[in-house]
Amino acid sequence: MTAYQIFTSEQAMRFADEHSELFGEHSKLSATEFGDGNLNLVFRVVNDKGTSLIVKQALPYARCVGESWPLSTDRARIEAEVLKLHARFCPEHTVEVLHFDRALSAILMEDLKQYDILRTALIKGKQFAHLAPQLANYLANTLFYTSDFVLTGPAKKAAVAQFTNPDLCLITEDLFFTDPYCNHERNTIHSLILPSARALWYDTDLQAEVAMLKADFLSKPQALLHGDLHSGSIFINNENCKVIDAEFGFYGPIGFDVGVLIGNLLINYVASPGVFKTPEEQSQQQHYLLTQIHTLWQHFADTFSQLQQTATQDPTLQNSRYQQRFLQQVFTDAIGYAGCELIRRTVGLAHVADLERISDAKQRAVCEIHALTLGRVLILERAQLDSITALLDKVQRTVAA
Ligand code: SR1
Ligand code: MG
Repeated sequence: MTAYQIFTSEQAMRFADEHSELFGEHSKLSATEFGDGNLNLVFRVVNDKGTSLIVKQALPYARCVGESWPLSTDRARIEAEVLKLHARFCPEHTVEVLHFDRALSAILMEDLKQYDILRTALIKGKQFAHLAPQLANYLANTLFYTSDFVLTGPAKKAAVAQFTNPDLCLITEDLFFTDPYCNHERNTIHSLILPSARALWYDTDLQAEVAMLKADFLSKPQALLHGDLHSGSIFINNENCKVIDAEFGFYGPIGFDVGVLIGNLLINYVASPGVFKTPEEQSQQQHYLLTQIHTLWQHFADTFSQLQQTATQDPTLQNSRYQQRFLQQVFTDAIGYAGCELIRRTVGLAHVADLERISDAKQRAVCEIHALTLGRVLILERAQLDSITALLDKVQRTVAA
């Protein structure tokens, strides 16, 4: 067993070569570190025929901050195990893990170089009809098959223990639910929206609802979540999408994964006036996003409900009234978490390119204020928004106001 050491390109190359047959003998390999994420090292290893694989290694600290923010490298084990389990239930939309080395905290996986990152594609205005149905499939299958509907009590408890992820959950607990609602030094707030950001620090009605959502995040282990399903964790091309980056995985509320994804589509929605030049392009993009959110929820709810009716193992949970109520609560939770994602990506530590790339500061401020207003409305009114049409109607009316 090799002791942990931070990979050089040379070591990443050797790791890939040792653990895959793909390159064949006598291959001339090269490796480049190209990760621009917040936490890890990511290498692309290529042979002289252009065949490539990805090596991802967890650093013992958060890359975006440095050694002053130590982080357990066990997140690489969690990521590899979540991806493998999700691939069992939805192989078509989960990146393939080829090898995992526990001591080195390194994962060898397929290279999705024929794909674009969804966030980049959205910013370029690329539209794909298969986005929502495919991701709905991924969500419904991975979440249903890791839940109490299928697992026995003892198996579920063992799974909760296997995927206990204290360090990365703490990041979400802080960055998602706490920092945006106080004057925290980790926050980044553009000066033009300071009054709107400051209003969040004194908004006790909002803070009470965020506390409810956080309490559920801490104590509702419904299914094995991806845990960070933003549009940078999804790759897409003309035929398919694939989910990557499951290091935040843990047992939590199903609405969290669904809501973070919806939240990211809504971030692109509020950013559209700053991203696209003409009003036609803007409204086309916004129409596309609303249609995708509609299909995402509808397809997710239909698939999950079908699975509840046909594949639930626990006799008590086969009750159809319970199953419908369960799904309605997932919807309510998802709206709340979507609202939190809108807010934390606007004023918290981890901003996103949809808003950051808007070069005109005044235009960016208008979009950012829309993100905060919409986030607040979704959190506060989530219980009244009882259908997907009600939600989309609320989005349009809030952002147009
Ligand atoms: C310090 S990590 C900041 C953010 O990046 C990750 O992708 C998560 O979204 C996290 O909140
Ligand atoms: Mg990530």
